[in-house]
Order: sequence, then C-alpha cells, then structure tokens
Amino acid sequence: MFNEEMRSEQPIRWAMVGGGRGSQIGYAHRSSATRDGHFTLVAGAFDIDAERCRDFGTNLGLNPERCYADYQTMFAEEAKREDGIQAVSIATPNSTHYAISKAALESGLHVVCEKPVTFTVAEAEDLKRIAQEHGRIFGVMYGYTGFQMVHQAREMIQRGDIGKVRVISMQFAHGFHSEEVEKDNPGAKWRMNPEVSGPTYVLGDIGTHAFYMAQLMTGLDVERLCCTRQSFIASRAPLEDNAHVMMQFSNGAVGTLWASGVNAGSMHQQKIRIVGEKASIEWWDERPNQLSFEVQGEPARVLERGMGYLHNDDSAVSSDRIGGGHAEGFFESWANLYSRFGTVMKAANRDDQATVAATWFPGIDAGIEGVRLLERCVESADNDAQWVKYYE
Ligand code: INS
Repeated sequence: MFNEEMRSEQPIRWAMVGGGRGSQIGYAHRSSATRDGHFTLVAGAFDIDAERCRDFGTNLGLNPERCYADYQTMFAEEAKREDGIQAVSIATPNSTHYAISKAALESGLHVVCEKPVTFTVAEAEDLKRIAQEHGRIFGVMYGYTGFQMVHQAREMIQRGDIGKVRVISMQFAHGFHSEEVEKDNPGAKWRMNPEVSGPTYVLGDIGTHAFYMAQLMTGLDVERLCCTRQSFIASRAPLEDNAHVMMQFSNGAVGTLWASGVNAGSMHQQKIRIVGEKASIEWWDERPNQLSFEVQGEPARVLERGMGYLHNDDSAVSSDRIGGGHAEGFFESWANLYSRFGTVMKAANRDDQATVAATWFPGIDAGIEGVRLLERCVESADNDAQWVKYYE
C-alpha cells in the first residue's frame, strides 16, 4: 500500500515552464506533483504572454512577483532568493525542451521534462552530462509508466513467468487526428510543425510511450529496425500521422511498433503485448488496472491491481493507493511518477546516492532512447524502409 508518511520531509519548491491556461497537460503536472506533498508550486513561467501568465499564476494562488515573463528571468530571479525554486517541470512544445532543460540544470535545478526530450540524441546526451556534472535529477514524463500493472508485467517477465521473450507488439494508435483538426486546434497544430515538433509527429508524440513501455517491461535492447511512415492528411507532410516500425532485439526477439493518429474510431489503443515461449502478457492503457496473462493451453487470466497474488515488488504493490476493486487511473500513474521524482530529488539534495540508484524512475537514459528511436526511424523511412542499426 502507498506510504503517505514520506511527507515528513519538506516539500521541494517547484516551478513550471509552460502548462498555463489552455494547456492540456499543465493541470496533470500540477495535480500529480502536489498530490503526495513532495512538491509545492511557488513560481512559474506558464505562458509566452506575460500578462496571461501573471493572471493565471495569481489565480492558482502564487505571489504575482513569482509569475515570470520567461524562463530565463525566472531562473535568474529565483536564484537570488533564499526560498528560491529547487526543481522545475517543463511542459512546453518540443523545440524548446533542450534550451530550457540546459538552462535549468545549469541553474542548479532538478528537471522533469516532457517527451521527446530533444530533437537529437547528441542534445539528449548533452543534458545527461550536464545533469551529472551538477548532481541534478532529470526525470522524463513517460506518464503511463506509473501504472502498477506495468510494473507487475515487468516483474513477471524478469522472473521468467512467460519464458524467453519472442515477440513484442507495441502500439499507440488513436483516431483523434483522422481529419485535419489542427486547423482549429493549436495543441494539435504545433505537433505537426517540424520546426516545433521536430523530425517526427506520431512517432515522437505517442510512439515513444509504447516503445519505452516495452523497454521497461522486457529490458531488451534493439539491434536494428526499419520504418515506413506516411501523412494521410497531405498537409502534415513531411511529418507522419501513421508509422510502422519492425525491430530486432538483442536476444533474438522481434517486434513491431504502430504509431498512428488516424486509427479512425479508436480512443488510444496503447497496447503492449509481450509473447514469450510459454505465455503472453498484455497491458492496455484504457484498462490500466488489469493485466492479461495467457498461458498456452490454459484459460486466459486477468490479473487485477491491488490483489495479494501480485508479485511483492515495490512498484506493483507499494504504489497501490486504494486497494483492489477501486479504479485507479491516469492521475494516479502520474502521481506515482512524481512521488518517485520527489524521492530521488530529495535524496540527491542530501547526496544519498544509494537511494537515487535504488529507486526506479524514467530518467534521462529513457529520454535518450526515445530520441534515438526517432532518429533511426527517420533514417530508415527516408531510405525506403531500409534496415538500420539501432546503435551506431
Ligand atoms: C496524446 C497523449 C499522450 C501525450 C501526447 C498527446 O494525445 O495524450 O499521452 O504524450 O503528447 O498528443
């Protein structure tokens, strides 16, 4: 069961860049970060419009002086205060992640950043180096990886419950962009603009979620891949609204990733199916409290969150907040991640490296692998779906 007594330490003084009025994801960050008392919101550069930022921040209860026109001013001004910020979450469009993260780390702040973290692997590796140099935590918001059943799947696979992994099927294929909705939707529009979104659309926006999920569950490395991508809505070119990737993994396993915004009629369809020699496991983000466990020759089973038969693993069990039968969801998954970010940031502050090393959280390495996936997919797709090596 979740341990709320971890509150005893002082909350981390925390700010946001982006995530202001009208943002889809700003509220998810704030409600999850503050949920367990690890973080307290004290400042923000929420908006590119300074007046709207101040109005928004004041409405959230912040001191108007600590609602800043831009992140540079915020980092500089907060550094002068004794009670200045210690951590920042970055919920801005992709093109700004690198510069803001770099500035934050160099100002001595811990960072939580949205995915994909950067446009290039070189930039992501640079952020890793800077974070290490400053002894700061870099968390990446792969928001679905806080679900307990994802960690149950990981534990079962690691223990050999399905046997050696053979096939990995990854998909995140929604239907929300089957039509040209970006005409009236700024949140969709920037995601399809290569200057703001980067070299990919659906691969980076949602494919990275499913890919990291599979990496987390199996721990396997990709050896090579090939990718084909297309823009069914022509105006989105060169960015894809649909992509298929085939992969070969280091242990001989093979996999596919389908990322799409034009899967008409579908909600999310983020499904990860791991097929082993003797059984398969499947997790679906629209039914996140359940995990399918299908042993060859036996009736299929559905494991439920919060039950005593789950592996007594720290993540699968201790993150459980309310017990089986009650649905937990997206916000709990995010809060579980923020709880871990808080734990490791506090540990880093007191130079407790043992706790940092022992606590799982999606960190900069997960961010780097997401960007590497995108680089390789573009390279392959640009060469008529040629197989390319995953690591250079
Ligand atoms: C999707 C979904 C993902 C998010 C994407 C968004 O609709 O909500 O969780 O990472 O950016 O486009």
